[in-house]
Amino acid sequence: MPTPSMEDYIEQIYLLIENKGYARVSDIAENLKVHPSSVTKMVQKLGKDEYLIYEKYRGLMLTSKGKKIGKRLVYRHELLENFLKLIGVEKDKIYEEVEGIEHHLSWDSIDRIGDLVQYFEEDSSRREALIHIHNKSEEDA
Ligand SMILES: [Mn+2]
Repeated sequence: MPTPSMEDYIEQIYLLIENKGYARVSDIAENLKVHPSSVTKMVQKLGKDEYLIYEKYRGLMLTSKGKKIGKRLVYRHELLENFLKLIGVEKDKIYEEVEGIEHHLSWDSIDRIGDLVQYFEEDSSRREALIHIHNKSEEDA
């Protein structure tokens, strides 16, 4: 199992490859707000654990194991963003909060949150009822 830090790297590499077609050390460093030398170190570790391969001319590529987990990590991040948005968390706080919690939930909890998001998406009156409770508690505070 990858550590939280490894998960952040795999997630970013997956997103970069998906969006740009390639993942450069400098882009990974910028997105994760870390020094490029930390990226190089982690890339070596992820290579050793067979999440990616580094080829001089083709750059970084995820292995099928890396792609599989990368896809799940991106899904998990997006699901948690949708969840926080759904329950009314302020938009500009959502990204940081997801970064803080995403590594600490079991896949079972993630799937149950997925059920809950689906529950609200299936019927817009459920979301309206939730907003009603939210507004009432704001008034009381
Ligand atoms: Mn994330």
